[in-house]
Amino acid sequence: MKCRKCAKKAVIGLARHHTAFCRNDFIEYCESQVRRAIEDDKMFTREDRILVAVSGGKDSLALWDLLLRLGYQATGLHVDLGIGGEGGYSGDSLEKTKQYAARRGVELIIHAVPDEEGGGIIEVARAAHRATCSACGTIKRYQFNRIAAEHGFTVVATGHNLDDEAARLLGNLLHWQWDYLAKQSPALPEEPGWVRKVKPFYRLAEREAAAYAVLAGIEYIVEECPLAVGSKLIVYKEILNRLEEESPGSKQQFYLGFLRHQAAFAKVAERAADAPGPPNICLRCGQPTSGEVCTYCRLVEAVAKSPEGHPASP
Ligand code: Q46
Ligand code: ZN
Repeated sequence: MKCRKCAKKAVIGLARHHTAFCRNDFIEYCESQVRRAIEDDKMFTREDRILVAVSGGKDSLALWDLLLRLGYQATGLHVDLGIGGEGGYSGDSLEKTKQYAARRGVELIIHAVPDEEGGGIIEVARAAHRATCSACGTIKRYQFNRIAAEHGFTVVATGHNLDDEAARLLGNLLHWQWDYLAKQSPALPEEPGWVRKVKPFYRLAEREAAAYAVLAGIEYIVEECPLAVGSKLIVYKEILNRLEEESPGSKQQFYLGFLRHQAAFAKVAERAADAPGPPNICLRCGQPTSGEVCTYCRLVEAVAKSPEGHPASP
């Protein structure tokens, strides 16, 4: 297999593009896909201060690396979930993230759930009687936005790739989640109280992001979060991978096709719902919310009131 651009030995074949690339041309391909996403969706400019949510896995570290390579001002934010004790999943994730930041000499902000929310994510969710991934989602969304706003970042970037977005779309369609379909976008604009959120990897498949990380010499945590086992999104990804094997390009066609027609979903959802007013300000913390007290504050209050008390208390 030869590189389509320079005819040197190819290191990766991309069936969906009927092509193959050597290391350097593959990295250039990844850069061009990310550049195109940033420009087409007007995600940010070189003046923006970008906060990249970095888990220590391949996608987020690869995204941070690519943004730096393309000359953007990108600071990392790692949320330490406190899973697995010392040397466990969260410890390793934090270590890989810190190593990358130190090697590149770039700024990294760390939010430790065990210190700030009073216990590891499993204990916090148990005390609040919430599913772990749902509590995790609430905390991450809240902290990404709060930390970005407080530190003067103009945009939050996450490493969601084409496989993630296509799987999410399949789930939203299977359950006809009109609200989610209306809002599923690689670039959510800034709104009162909410910093802009973008996904510059939405044109790159998961295996392309992984290949980029390996070829760029990034050390990442290979293990997935242990709580992802049994997740529906993994099932949807497997189904889409099967389709992709049979018909390369299906995933891209599915998700990019949806983005071209998304206005229709947004219109139906808008007709069905009352026009949303401006958000309220949470009475406890001052962050935006649709009710009086935001989901995050309700979560930490439920933890404090739980019979076990604060999960970190002796
Ligand atoms: S939600 Fe659930 Fe993920 Fe949080 S607890 Fe792990 S699997 S990390 S995106
Ligand atoms: Zn609040």
